[in-house]
Amino acid sequence: MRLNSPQINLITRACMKASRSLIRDFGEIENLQVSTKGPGDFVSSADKRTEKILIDELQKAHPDYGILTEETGIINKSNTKNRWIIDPIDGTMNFLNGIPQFAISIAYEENGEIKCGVIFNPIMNEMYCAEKGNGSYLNNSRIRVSNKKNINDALLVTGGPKGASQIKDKIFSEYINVSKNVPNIRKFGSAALDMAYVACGRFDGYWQRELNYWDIAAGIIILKEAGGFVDFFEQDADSPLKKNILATNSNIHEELKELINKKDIE
Ligand code: 2AM
Ligand code: CA
Repeated sequence: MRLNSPQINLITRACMKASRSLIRDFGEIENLQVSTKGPGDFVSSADKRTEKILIDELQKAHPDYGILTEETGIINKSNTKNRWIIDPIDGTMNFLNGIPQFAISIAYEENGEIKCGVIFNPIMNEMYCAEKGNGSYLNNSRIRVSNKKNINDALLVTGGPKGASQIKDKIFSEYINVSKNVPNIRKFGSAALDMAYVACGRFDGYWQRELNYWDIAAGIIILKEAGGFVDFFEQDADSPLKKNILATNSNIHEELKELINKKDIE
């Protein structure tokens, strides 16, 4: 790895440590699938266990830093200068079903600006890292977004709507608009990995509504540093942590934005 800020070293160490128990827990899922109780409770405790290891590791170095996490919420709220943003298992539904498409996602912010981020899929042993100004890496190799220019040839990824979504019809009609023009769209179930896959050129673009900031904070810097473009749409001023994201290789950005915004569905 060519990135070596103290924060990125700390995050990658914390990820490696947490991944040991996460891999063990993932191995247990198969047995639990067939038990009458099912893996539901086990997964939420795996989530909490992973989060605790990550928080302990990061706090050992910086007890005063702010933390925003999916399970615990906000720690050290008054520190707005230095903050970790943690999603211990992004792709929980995949994890729950024994599908190895999930990741730990951690970003580091200074004065509200994301300085570095790591997304780690421990089963595939794929670690995506980026530092502001120093590029993005997958394990030890520099990554870049795809060079595709024609959206009709693109491979896109999206997600949602969530079960509780109040705007399912809107999300479906956006999907119809896009899919009438772009034949290949996937739904992989981990926002963090969807962003990482655009960053390394596997996908050409990604969009999704109703995400939480911790789903995508690390993905934002990994994609930007890989030459991609990230944009948010219809931001609700009352819910700054809720995001509708559009993230692409930058070449197809405007075309994808137009398709999503198109109102007239025949
Ligand atoms: P999670 O796995 O940490 O819940 C799936 O489309 C993506 O949306 C995942 O990154 C998932 O994160 C995120 N997401 C957030 N809240 C969700 C919810 N209530 N239901 C499904 N996915 C959710
Ligand atoms: Ca998540």
